[in-house]
Amino acid sequence: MNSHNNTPARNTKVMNRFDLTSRLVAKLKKEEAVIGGIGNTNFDLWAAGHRPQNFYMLGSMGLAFPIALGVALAQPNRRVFALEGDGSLLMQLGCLSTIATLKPKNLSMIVLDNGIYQITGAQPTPAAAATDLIAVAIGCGLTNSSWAADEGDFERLIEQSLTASEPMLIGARIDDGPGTWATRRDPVQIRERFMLGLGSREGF
Ligand SMILES: Cc1ncc(C[n+]2csc(CCOP(=O)(O)OP(=O)(O)O)c2C)c(N)n1
Repeated sequence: MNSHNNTPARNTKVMNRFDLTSRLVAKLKKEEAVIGGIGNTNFDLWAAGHRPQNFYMLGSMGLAFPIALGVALAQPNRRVFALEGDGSLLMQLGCLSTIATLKPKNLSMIVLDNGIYQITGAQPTPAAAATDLIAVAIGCGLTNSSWAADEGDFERLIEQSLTASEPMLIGARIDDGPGTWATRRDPVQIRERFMLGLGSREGF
């Protein structure tokens, strides 16, 4: 379990990935895009109820935020959410500086921080003891970033992000539970379905 003893995250509640993902999905009314990172984040996104505007990354860690950045730039009138694990984000920290520089107004990011690489055997990540990912994001220039204190605060931050005029990162400490249901591992289907859901492909 993640202690975060030396970080501002220490005062935040340890929540649950599926519960938070369900709370996010329940607030989506305008065909917002949601990009799930590999493994548990996309399993719980799938389990929260598939939507045509969901994309489920497979295989490579750290690509949820970069993919979401591309979608946000390509479709500036659509709000885009991205869900990523702490281990995956740590593998791709540079994307935070890129996003802070490009400043897409319509990009909201969520890091689900269990302090472990849960899916590969629960090895501790540097976020467990040393690295505060929200402090990193703020340092990269994503100044509108914060830890969610509890579920109510998480929902408040999601609502705030729906109309935000700058990118923001929401951090949520979560427990060590595995994801709920696995997405069917079919990258072509996932890509084509997402493009249809975003109206960027007319049919196939
Ligand atoms: C580039 C890369 N390195 C290693 C792996 C193996 N791997 C898959 S998931 C994972 C752990 C992911 O940890 P995190 O993002 O914190 O999510 P969690 O499993 O805790 O939900 C690892 C090491 C991979 N898929 N890709």
